[in-house]
Amino acid sequence: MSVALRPGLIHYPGFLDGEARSRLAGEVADILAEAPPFTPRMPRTGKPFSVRMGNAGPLGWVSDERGYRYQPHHPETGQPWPPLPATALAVWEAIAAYPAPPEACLVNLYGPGTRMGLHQDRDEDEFDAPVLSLSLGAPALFRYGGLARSDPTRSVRLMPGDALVIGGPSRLVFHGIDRIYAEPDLLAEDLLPGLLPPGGRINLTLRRVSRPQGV
Ligand code: MD6
Ligand code: FE
Repeated sequence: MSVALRPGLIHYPGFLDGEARSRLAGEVADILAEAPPFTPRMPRTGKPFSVRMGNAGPLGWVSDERGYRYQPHHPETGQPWPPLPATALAVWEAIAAYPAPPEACLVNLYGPGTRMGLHQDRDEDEFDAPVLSLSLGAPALFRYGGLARSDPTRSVRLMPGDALVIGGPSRLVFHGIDRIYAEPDLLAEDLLPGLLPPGGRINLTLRRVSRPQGV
């Protein structure tokens, strides 16, 4: 079942069943064991984000005083990022409708009370590929608008196991997370002890960064 929230912004409630969610949570635990979560900082001001982040894949998204960018290594350990999680990759193959694999999987870790301000995902060179988001853990209120920051917005609740594709005419819509509903998700929390605070949420976004040859 899928719902077009607007053209190109497609919500798949409950796309991952319990078994797939626990497999994905296990893959996230492996990623974060190898590439520990870091706290990104705002360009110029260096103000820390409230969301902590990790990455998997050939490229990872990082942010610090020098700006937002993708890079092949962890900003603190200098190590290459771990491989893309297989369960998330399978979802990309099922619903991204794009003829090349993603290059980056950004892992966002939200504690209770954490928010993410309205933003566009525009640090990629390839906007023909969608961004695919997967949610685990606590429910969240996702807000989306239009292509201008001042456009009217609507909100939808993202539950654990939900997939969301931001592509086509919605690839550059403004969006953000207004609140995390601190309902414990025993599945996620049991699987990620020490990584996800009680009532926390995990969001994975898969992105194609560069334009593939011949596409
Ligand atoms: C989140 N998501 O759900 C924040 N970006 O935690 C995003 O910022 C996002 O869900 C691009 C595409 C899909 C998303
Ligand atoms: Fe985003």
